[in-house]
Parts: sequence; C-alpha cells; structure tokens
Amino acid sequence: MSSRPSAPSRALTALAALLALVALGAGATAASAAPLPGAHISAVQTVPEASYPGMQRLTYLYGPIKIAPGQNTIEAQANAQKPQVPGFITRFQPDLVYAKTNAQGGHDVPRVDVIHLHHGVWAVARDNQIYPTFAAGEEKTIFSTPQGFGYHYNPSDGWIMNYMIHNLTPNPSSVYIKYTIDFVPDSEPAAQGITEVKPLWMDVSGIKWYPVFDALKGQGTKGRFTFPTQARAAQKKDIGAAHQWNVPRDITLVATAGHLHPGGLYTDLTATRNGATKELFRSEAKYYEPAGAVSWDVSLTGTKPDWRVALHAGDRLNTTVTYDTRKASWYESMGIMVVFYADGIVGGAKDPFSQPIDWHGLVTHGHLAENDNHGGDPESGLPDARDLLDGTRPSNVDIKGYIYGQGDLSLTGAGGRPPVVRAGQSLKFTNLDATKGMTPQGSAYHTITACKAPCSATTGIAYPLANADVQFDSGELGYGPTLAVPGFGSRMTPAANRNTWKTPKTLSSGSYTYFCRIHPFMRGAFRVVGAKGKGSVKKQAKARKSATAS
Ligand SMILES: [Cu+2]
Repeated sequence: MSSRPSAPSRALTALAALLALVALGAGATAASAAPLPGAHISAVQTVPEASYPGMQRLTYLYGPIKIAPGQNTIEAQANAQKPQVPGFITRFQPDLVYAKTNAQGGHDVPRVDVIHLHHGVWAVARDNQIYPTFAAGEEKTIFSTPQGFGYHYNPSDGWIMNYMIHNLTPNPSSVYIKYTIDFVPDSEPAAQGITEVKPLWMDVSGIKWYPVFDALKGQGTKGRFTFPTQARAAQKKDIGAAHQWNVPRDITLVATAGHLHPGGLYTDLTATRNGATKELFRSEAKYYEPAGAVSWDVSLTGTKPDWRVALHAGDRLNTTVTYDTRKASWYESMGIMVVFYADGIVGGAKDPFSQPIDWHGLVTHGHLAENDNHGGDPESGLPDARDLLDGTRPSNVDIKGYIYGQGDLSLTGAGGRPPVVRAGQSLKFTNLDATKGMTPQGSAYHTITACKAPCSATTGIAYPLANADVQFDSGELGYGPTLAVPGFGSRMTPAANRNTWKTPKTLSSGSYTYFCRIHPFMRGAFRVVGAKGKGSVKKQAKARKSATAS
C-alpha cells in the first residue's frame, strides 16, 4: 500500500483531531465505563484438563494448505490426520500455524490481523451421516470433557476438514491447521472407566455451510442484540433450525462452550419444560482487547468440571447469542454452542427445574500473543478524505488489485479524491478482483463497509470497524460455489454471488468513508452532494474544522 507524504497542514489537522479526542476523553470514558459482562471472569483460571494413565497427547498438522492472495473461501476435504486406533478424545485444542519451519524447527502462529482460521469444523462421517463434532473459530476455544467422560472415536469414522481461512492481505501464504488431541486408546485400562459423550451442535443460524446473521449497530435493547430472539422480519431468514433441539430421551449434558465473533458478548443455553425456561450455561466472552468487545482478542468460557445437567424427553434446548451493538455493526456473525452429552442420567446430574445450576464457566485459555496488533494509530499516512477536493463524477468505480479505483485513500493526487454522486442517486462499485469467470480461490471478495471518518488509522484487529453513524455494507462482492450436502445446505460461500453494489440513494450530502471487511487495509471514500450543488459539503467540512479547532 503506497502511503501519501504527510503535509504539514495534515499533521496540524491530525494534531487538532487528537486534541479534540483528548478533550472528549472524559465523556467517552464515562459512556464506555459500563464494564463488559465478561469483565469479572478470571483470565488465568482455565478449565482444568482431565488426565488418565496411558493418555496420549497427539498433535496433527493438516496441510500444508496453500493460501491464495486475499482468500476467504469455504473448503471441505477428507482429513486423514486422526488417531490410528479406537479410543476416547477428551480434549481438543485447535490452532493455525505457518507451514514454514522457524529457526527452532517449529511453526510460528500467524498474527490474527494477517491470516486467521475464521472457522474450522472437524465433521465426522459415521453411519452414513455427517455431523459437525469439534470446531474452532479464531478465538481458539479449547474443548475438553470432564474427568470420566470422552468422545469415542473409531478409525472407520471419516473425518472431513471443513475450514475457512481468511487471508487479510494480498500476499499468498502456506499454513497448517494444527490440533492437539488428548487421547485414551481403548486398549488402555483407563478407557474402561470413561463414559461416552456425543456432540450436539446448537447453532443460531445453522446447520449450514455458512451459518451467519448480521448484528447491526444500535439494534436490540440498550446496545445489546440477542439473536434470534430480537431478529427483525428481514433477519428471520437467517435463523437456523439448530438453535433449538427437542430432547428425545433422558440425557445428561456434561460440557459446552460457545463460539461467537468480535462484538459478541455471550452465548446462552437454556432448557424449557412445561412452559418454564432455565438458564443452563452462559459462555461468556472475556475480552483482553483494550478497545472492548471489538476484536478476536477474546476467549470464551467453557463449563466447569462438575457441570452435569439432567434432561428428559420432551424438554427443549435453546441457544441464543448476544452482541454489543453500541459501537459498530457486526456483519456475518455467528452464535454456536457445541454441547457434549451422555445417554441416560449420570451420577451427580442436577435437574435444572428443581436444583440450581452453576451457569458460569472458566475461560478455556488466556490472552494469545497473535492478537497483539490492535491498530488504530492515526499516524498512518492516509489522508482525511473529508479534506480532499472533489473527485470525478463517475457512474461506476472499479475495484481492482485491492484498490478502490477513484477515492481509494492510498492513491495520491486526483485518483485519491472522493468520487462525487448527487443526492438521490447512487454510485456503483464493481469488483474486478472477483468476476464470474474466476475461481473462488482466485477471487478476492471485497466489501464497501461504512466506517466512521476519517477511517484512516493503521490496520489491526480492532481497527477499522463498521462504526459509522450512517451504516451501509455491500456484502462480499464476488462469486462462490454451490455444493449441496444433506444437513449443510448448498451455499458454500460467504460471497454475495454478485460483484456489483450501489450506494444507497437515501444518503444525505457529505463525505462517506469505508473499508473492506475482508482486507481491512483497503480504505476509500465517496461524496454525496446536495441537489443544489456541492456547497453543503464544503460547509460541513468548514463547520467540522472550526469545531475541532475550538
Ligand atoms: Cu477486500
């Protein structure tokens, strides 16, 4: 990305903006002073690991996986990286590493703002059925079953690695999906004492290839939006059948943890019987991120080792997810709880309708070093687009080579000036990095997502955000495959299956800054002028300058 030399006037503007921020500081702190729900959780006390005589700790590397520039596709391949003998899996720890070995002969973990495992699902084919079993998102939640319980594995099980690796840069790469399994072979005497548990995939938008919904800025109640409970009419299509499950027979839940995206606060698991509903577990997001609930610098809580919930036939399980919508919109968000349960009612199990259930858990890990680049430094070298002269009045802006054509903030001179559109009309964007003829892997899906001006600070896990007062989002421009698999639907892509988008006709005059959610170093601006000419924009810029100067 080329950076524009910083003119003295711009340095002054930046300084003025900084002073204005400092002046606003007290008020801003007060507004965000309400602690996040997960703030009280210990960052060091983690879910304890079960241990058995003869237990093995097996580490697998799936790959190497060639990662194309800007890649954000959904893949599913057979996975032979699994144990050779039958036994119990009692812990599952996911990671993503570079394929290249480092000086110590190991593999480095990529920074999350560079390349990350958006999700990985270890699906198991057994008895002519494919079921998602272990899963990880970028928060890298570690699954573990309490002492005495385990997932029983057979070598005849087919494993399918379903993953979405998100390359946030135009640089190709090569990675492995790394996972470490605690495994007790059936041949070990300790295996005799382990009770088998089965996975239950609870998913607010699933089960499907890409189970997502949007949590929009300001949506919900007091800045908290719970899906699917508060879904608006247009969002109801994103509700997945797997957000509920009717319990078919007596079972005991023994472990669960949630998956959510930046902005997520918690996932809830509840049970309903005879019209009464009880909380069973809340997987809470513990944010290490200094900016709050806005990044992947988070870990989620899993159940404590003595959590046992007895359920009966006819009970109904329900999952919801709650996002913080005070600061930004969270597009393509998830809410998943993988629950492990044993058949029958096991010793020590509590009936949630007659006994209190401890529905708080412990984090599955602490802060991870790959989340240390937060971004947000205003001294990025990018301009404040509101101060730039008007650009041309094109009807279409082509996105090519990770550049937004006219109005890209990395362009200097006339090309960097915001394209101008009249109020009541729209400006079209066309993504030439993802045309219909290209393969999904050869495509770079881009978005035009509103970001609070100037949207010019450095890129990191917490910047930029979809935090503009006036929200818009193009969706991921590009095309993806259709692959119908029973239980997973057919839309196997995050792409919108179009590569054009038009700005809303309802925008009032002013300068609008935006970024690409997939490649957040990409920034741009356009300008809407009033029907009476562009005077209104200049007046706004002038008013803003005098406001920041005073
Ligand atoms: Cu992009």
